[in-house]
Amino acid sequence: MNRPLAAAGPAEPERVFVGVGANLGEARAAVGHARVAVGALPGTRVVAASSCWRTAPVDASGPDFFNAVLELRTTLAPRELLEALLAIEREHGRERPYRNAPRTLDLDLLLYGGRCIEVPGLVVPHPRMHLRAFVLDPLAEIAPGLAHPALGPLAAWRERITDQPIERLT
Ligand code: PH2
Ligand code: MG
Ligand code: MG
Repeated sequence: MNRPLAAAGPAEPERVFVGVGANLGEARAAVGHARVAVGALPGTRVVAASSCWRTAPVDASGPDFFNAVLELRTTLAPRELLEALLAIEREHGRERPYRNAPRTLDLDLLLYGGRCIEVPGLVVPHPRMHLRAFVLDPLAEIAPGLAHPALGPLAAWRERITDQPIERLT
């Protein structure tokens, strides 16, 4: 049977990266809870987690964020994984009153293997990941030397960012 590519779950677990962010409520704790919740998804293991980073809001207002990146192995298809991440956000009380509003938890599908996916509601790689230090620094911690499937080595993109305050927490 032919299925659309974005719907197809992999036979072997895929290497996937998920961005975690929060800047409302118990934001730092939410980043830790997200790791546990993502690791409990069916067919999914968290194989690496970055440090927690404190970051200034980018294209957003409100308090500083806590950000991290998780590396997974999963047999969930991209769409299934996206739906599962949105469900975890909702369990954490996520509301979306306006674009980039402060949030209790944001889980972004950054990279799914080497795939480029563009279907309604799902764009992978995340379209702004290469422009954001709050993604690139935690990602470099757990996957140094990683390349974006379309845009090349992410370290080169990081060098161009000079105006996004970010601090690694211990
Ligand atoms: N997420 C955004 C917009 N701006 N800024 C920081 N520092 N961290 C985020 O996670 C973040 C942001 C949209 O999701
Ligand atoms: Mg986001
Ligand atoms: Mg999001």
